Amino acid sequence: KTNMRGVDADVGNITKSVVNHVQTSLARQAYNLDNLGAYQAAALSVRDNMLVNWNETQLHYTRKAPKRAYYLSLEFLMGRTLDNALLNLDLKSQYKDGINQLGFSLEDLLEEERDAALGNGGLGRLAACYLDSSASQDLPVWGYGLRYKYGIFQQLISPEGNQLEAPDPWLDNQNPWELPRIDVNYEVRFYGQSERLPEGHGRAIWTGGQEVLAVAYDVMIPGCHTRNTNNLRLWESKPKRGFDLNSFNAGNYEGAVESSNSAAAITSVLYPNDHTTFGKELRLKQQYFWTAASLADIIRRFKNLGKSINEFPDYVAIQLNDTHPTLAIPELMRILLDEEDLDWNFAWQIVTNVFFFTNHTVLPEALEKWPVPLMEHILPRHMQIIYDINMIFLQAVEKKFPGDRERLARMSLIEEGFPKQVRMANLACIGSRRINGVAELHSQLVQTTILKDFVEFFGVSKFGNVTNGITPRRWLDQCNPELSKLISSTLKIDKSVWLKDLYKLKGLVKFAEDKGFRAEWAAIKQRNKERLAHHIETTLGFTVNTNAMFDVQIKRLHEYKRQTLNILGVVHRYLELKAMTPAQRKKINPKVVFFAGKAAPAYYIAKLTIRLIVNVARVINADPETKDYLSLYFLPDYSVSLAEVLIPASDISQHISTAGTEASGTSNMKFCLNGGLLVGTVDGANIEIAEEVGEENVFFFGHLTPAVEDLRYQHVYHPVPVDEACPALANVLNQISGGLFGDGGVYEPLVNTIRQGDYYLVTDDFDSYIRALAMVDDAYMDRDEWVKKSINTTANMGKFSSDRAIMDYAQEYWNLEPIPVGKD
Ligand code: 26W
Repeated sequence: KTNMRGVDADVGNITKSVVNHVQTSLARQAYNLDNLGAYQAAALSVRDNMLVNWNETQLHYTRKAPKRAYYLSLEFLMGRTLDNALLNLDLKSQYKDGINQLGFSLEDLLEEERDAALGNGGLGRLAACYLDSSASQDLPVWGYGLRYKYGIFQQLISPEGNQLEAPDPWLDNQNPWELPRIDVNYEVRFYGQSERLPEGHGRAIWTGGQEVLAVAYDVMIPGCHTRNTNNLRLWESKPKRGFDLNSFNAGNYEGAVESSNSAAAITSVLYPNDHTTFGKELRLKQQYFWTAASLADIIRRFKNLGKSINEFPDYVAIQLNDTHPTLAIPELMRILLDEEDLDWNFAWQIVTNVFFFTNHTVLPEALEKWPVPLMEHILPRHMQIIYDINMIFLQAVEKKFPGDRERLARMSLIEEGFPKQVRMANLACIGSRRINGVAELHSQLVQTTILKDFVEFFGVSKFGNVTNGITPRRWLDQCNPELSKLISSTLKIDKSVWLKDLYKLKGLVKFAEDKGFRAEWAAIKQRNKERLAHHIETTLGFTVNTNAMFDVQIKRLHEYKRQTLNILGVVHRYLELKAMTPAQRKKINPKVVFFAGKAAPAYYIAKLTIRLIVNVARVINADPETKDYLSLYFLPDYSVSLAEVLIPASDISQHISTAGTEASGTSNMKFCLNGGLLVGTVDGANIEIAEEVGEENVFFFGHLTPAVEDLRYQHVYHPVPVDEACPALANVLNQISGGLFGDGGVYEPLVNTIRQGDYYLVTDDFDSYIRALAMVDDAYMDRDEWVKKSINTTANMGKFSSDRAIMDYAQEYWNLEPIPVGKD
């Protein structure tokens, strides 16, 4: 029995293969096996199935020799694999039965898997969704990243409410999903000397320094309802064999071991910062190590085609996920000049036709800059090339805008100062064929703020927008199986069809008027809330009130995302409840507020925000007068798997960044796809969600982007005390300072960010935020209308499938065709 994915779907054969893995791969006995062992054996058996398709896909791509695209991302936030693989292979029910016959439950086994958490947040999860969509649409796309030994830290919360960080040794239990490729390895050089050759053409010879080995690990990416199975190649750093034989010979054993440690250190840990740069040497080494190994691999694959190097852009597109892989630009120049012996203009022509650059944020502190002395030390040849690119580029700018010194200073790849710094966004911009932002508003902001000069120089057609998307496989079918089933049976369309053509959801609109359908829809939401409550009960021991509205904000902790606004709103609500009589309270819409998210370990204000949330929760959850109407939970250690439980359970979710700061947001899409409504600012993809689902179905508040600059100016130059500007907020802040949630002094630095300067405009948006939440309450009271909104929201989310986004990249950027396996 071979199913449409070309895999064996016979339950008997499935149990056989699982037992076989227990006995051989795990060297254990089936009669005394724990859940972890059973998970591992099941995973290995699923892996065997995927491998067949993976091999066939790679062979097919090699034979057809199409243009390929490579997605270079320093982060891939994959989460768990088993459930997703079973669904994509259409084997879930067979494995459920087979696992049952062996005396285990598939649901339990799924819980044994550790998340692959090789990312911080939105950018890393986007990369994972894009891999799923590429495979599902038969596009020849590979991902390239790093195989960090430690993913994003595990977050613990101390009794006082402080975030503590523990390492995440995710590979400790073995990883059945990766295939080590010790035969695929490249040497990567650091430090040393670069000498320009006298005969010129910009060539040089780079020697000496340290050489490190990059070893490939492949992760299979199965498409949905297709045999195409793509590849994610992750690099591990290792000392070069026999690397420091001299030290051993000299009896310096420890010195030799130390140098081997430093090679391994490169891929040891994912940097846990998002939106701030620190200029750390090891991070720059990670970036070069990864881009150099990936390019070497891409070029080797291209050369196997036997084509001449000037055809490189016809066969290769490389997408730069933010500026992190920008060194690929000078690295390709180095290879073309120093190794391929091309002349400068020819090489630059190739480079600028291969790369594409996506920007993910306009926050100034997130724009990568590397100190020139550091770059010169680690990558002397690349620094020369960057200077050469800069000189030629600035000559062209001078020609177009004669005498405009300030423009030259702004556009230069080198920022003056002590030390001078290399501006990676400028380099990525001039070295790429096209540049895009990740939502309409964001792409406009990119073009009118950080890259304005470049739009004036290159013309606007080099700049575009690709609004982000999410994979409906993981973010609906997998995380919300009951809703998925209801959709299929209502539309009378097999899920394999609508999951790959999400606009089909539009067919649900007419069922919003169907009472029976609404009841089923609401019952599923209720069961998802109970599933979340059960999860919290078993992991944290809290009993959650599932009769209340569930209000969720889950994302990295950051001032611009304004978790502060949310928690201050909670305190405001608490104070109002306290002031009411019991009879008045009875009329209030009961609400449970959930937060989850990690703060960068060095981000003091973000950590203090967590501390405040935890202590507000401690107080209000223990208040017998109010606790039936308002409770609050901070769920530790937010992850992809936790999101899969939280999102389907949400009635309302918060996306409340200061206008113009959140490039897109992608969890907003996940909530709405699962029938949760959205309260948010007019920012990022919220705007496009409202366009699709109708403004009557979202709760907008707050100032708009064009007002932000002036409001900030007012805070600095004409400050108005909070007591005058927003008395309701002032009252909340005073209660916190006054010690209602424990020692008020602790929170002064946080409260003062609002009292002084208020860069993220909490004061300006507070009243309008509270009004929006009141409208949410009113709307929720009319449950029938609410469920209609919920249905209409899901029904109109088709645009936000990452399939649409990836097709946009394939057509408007990479010029890529689908290459389906087994269809010719
Ligand atoms: C160098 C430090 C650093 C690390 C990561 C700076 C910036 C980043 C990322 C670009 C931050 C990030 O994840 N940005 C988010 O990207 C998502 C996917 O496009 C968007 O949906 C989010 O709005 C954006 O904040």
